[in-house]
This record gives sequence, C-alpha cells and structure tokens, in this order.
Amino acid sequence: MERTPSILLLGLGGAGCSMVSRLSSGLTSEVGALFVDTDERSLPAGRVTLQLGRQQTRGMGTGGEVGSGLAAAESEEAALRRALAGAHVVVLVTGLGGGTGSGAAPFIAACASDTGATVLCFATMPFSHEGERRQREADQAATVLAGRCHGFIAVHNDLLLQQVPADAPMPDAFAAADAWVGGAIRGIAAAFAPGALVSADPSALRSILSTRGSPTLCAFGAGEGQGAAMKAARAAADCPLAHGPGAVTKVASLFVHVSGGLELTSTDAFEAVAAVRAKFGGETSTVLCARTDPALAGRAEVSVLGASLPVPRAPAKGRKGAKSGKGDESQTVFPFATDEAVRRGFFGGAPLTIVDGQDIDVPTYIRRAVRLPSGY
Ligand SMILES: Nc1nc2c(ncn2[C@@H]2O[C@H](COP(=O)(O)OP(=O)(O)OP(=O)(O)O)[C@@H](O)[C@H]2O)c(=O)[nH]1
Ligand SMILES: [Mg+2]
Repeated sequence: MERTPSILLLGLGGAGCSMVSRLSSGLTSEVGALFVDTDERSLPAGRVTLQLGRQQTRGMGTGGEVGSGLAAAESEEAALRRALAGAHVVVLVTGLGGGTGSGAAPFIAACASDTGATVLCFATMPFSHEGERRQREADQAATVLAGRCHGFIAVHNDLLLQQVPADAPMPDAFAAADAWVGGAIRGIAAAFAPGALVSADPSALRSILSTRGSPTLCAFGAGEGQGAAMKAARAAADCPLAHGPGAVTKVASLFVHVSGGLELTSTDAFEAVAAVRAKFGGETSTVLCARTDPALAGRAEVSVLGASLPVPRAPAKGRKGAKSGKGDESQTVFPFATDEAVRRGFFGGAPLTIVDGQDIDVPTYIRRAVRLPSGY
C-alpha cells in the first residue's frame, strides 16, 4: 500500500498551483503535493490533481466569482476529504482575490482541520493595482481563513515584488518573489523528514500554533560562505514575509529550522537560533530543528514560524469606571457599519490586522455593535 505522506502541500487556484509547482521539485519524498483548481489548465500533467466544479465552470476558472469557488469546492467535498485524509500537516498555498482561491480556501481549510491535521496557510494578497474589489474580497476571505487555520500567513504581493528588479519579466518576478514562501515551506517540511540532526514532530508545530486566528510570524533567510548560518538568520530577520502590513514581529513561541552543508556545526546552529530569538522573541518556548544536507555545501537556510498567546479579552460589561446606562435606544445601530470600507474607516484600504480572530482596525464599539449613549 502506498504510504500517505505526513505533510501535504496543497496548491489551490492559479496562483497556488504555480507556487507549489515551482517549489515542489526541492522537497523531500515525505511531502506530497496536490494541485486543486477549477481551471484545468493549472493542473500539471503527471501530478496528483483535483479539478473542482466540473459541472459549474466546465473546466474554466470562476472569473473571479468567490461564490462559484465555494460551490465548486463543496461539489467535490468527498474527493477533497479523501485527498486530505492521513496528512499530519496540510500546507495550503493560494492567492486571494480570485474566485477559486478566495471561495474554496476557507472550505478546504475547514475540511483539513476536521481530519485532525495541523493546517498552515500561505495566502497571497493582491497587488494594489488589482483594484478595490479584489482587495476587499481577499480581505474578507483572509479573515475567515485565518480563523480556520492553525497558522495563517498573508503574503503581500506588493511587498514581495519590491524585492525584484523593476525590469524583471513578470514570470521571473513571481518566481523570485515566491522564493521566500518556497524557502519557508521547504524548511518547515524538512524539519519533519528523517535524518535530521535535531528533528521535530508535527505535534510540536501544533503546540506553537495553538491559537487559531492569532497572527502567525513567518520568515526565511539564506546565507553562504563564512558564517553562513548567522547570515541566514540575519536575512530571516529582514525577510519581507515578516514585515508586511499587520505582521507580528515579537511572538511568545517559535519554531526554527536551521539547515546547512555538512560543515554546519551545532555552535553555528545555536548562534543562528539565538539571533532569531533576539529578533522575534520565543521566550515561552522555542522548538529548534537542524539538519545537514550535502546539497547545501557552503550555504545555510533558516526558516521561522511563530505565534503569540491569545490577547486576553476585556470584559464587555461592568468595567470599573465605565459609564453606566443602556445607551440611547433611539439611536440608529450603525447601519453604515455593514459597508466594509466605511466600517474599517481609516484602515479601509489596508490589509487586516487580525488578533484572536478579530479585525482590530475596526473600532471595538463597532465590532461589538454597542450603542453609544447620545452625546458621544
Ligand atoms: N505571488 C504570486 N501571486 C500570484 C500568482 N499568480 C496570481 N497571483 C495573485 O493571486 C491572485 C488570485 O489569482 P488566481 O490564483 O489566478 O485566481 P484563482 O484563485 O485561480 O481564481 P479564478 O481564476 O478567479 O477562479 C491574483 O489576484 C494575484 O494577486 C503567482 O504566481 N505568484
Ligand atoms: Mg484561476
């Protein structure tokens, strides 16, 4: 019987399938790759694929329709569940803003989570020139998705493209930009593969990512030559994945994977981890994994995941010093707050800042639908 890989890399939609195709060549055999899309042109020949919504989209994409993306995923629920069964860690890679990724990703994340897998999602956020509608739909999908995954990393395309020369052709620019995501995923996957000097169990990753909906820190860096591991740690500290809008930079718990050529010493690895902790925290717990790989001769890579403890919720009522009274019953209950752009006010066009599953750029009184007494 074929052995089920314990890590499943799932590329969803056009962006997700391209990103997984680009990075899956450098992965160990323990990592399975599954390509899922409505558009059959994205599904690579000779790989494990699942086409969604044959009836609805007849082999085409959804044309940006989020509802079609969800319906297409729902129509293949049984096949999706079969494909996800047995994976300990599911890494869902998608681009938000289109119909398939934005519609299907939250559904697939929930299915994966139901199977008991630890679900980590990398989701690209649209370029600012893709327009307000795509941005809004990506934001909405990201909010739901973040609450359904154990770890959620928003990858801001604007920020990634700043890392490549302006005159780079589009495919090269995407490939270079996606190298950050690919590096991070490769590092995380390698931490569980046999033959590590210091290995980790998927349950260690789960313990770091115990609070769904809280922002996840992710970073990757590579270095070479003298002090390669320390150079990689410094590069990870500057990684654009860790500095996007709404990114967390200090976390309670860290998962750090250091890999390098056969020359990598334990001192190199520990110094690199110390540098990562100095930058990102990890005071509550730090899981260290390390591996040597002859293919990395003279080079080193550092991958980091982290999360914070839940932010304690303030009691909604009866707070000392709070004004008493039920508020003005005659006051309209913020009908404007249903409009996303206005609800988020000043932060309307900005990416979400999700803490404990809540968009904290939205004022608390709007999130909790509190009526203010008149005169405020
Ligand atoms: N980083 C990166 N982003 C991409 C890439 N391709 C597309 N994107 C982004 O991903 C978003 C979603 O695009 P697609 O993945 O093509 O959309 P889809 O999920 O297939 O949805 P439909 O085609 O509308 O059914 C786009 O708005 C882009 O911002 C890629 O190769 N790399
Ligand atoms: Mg598509």
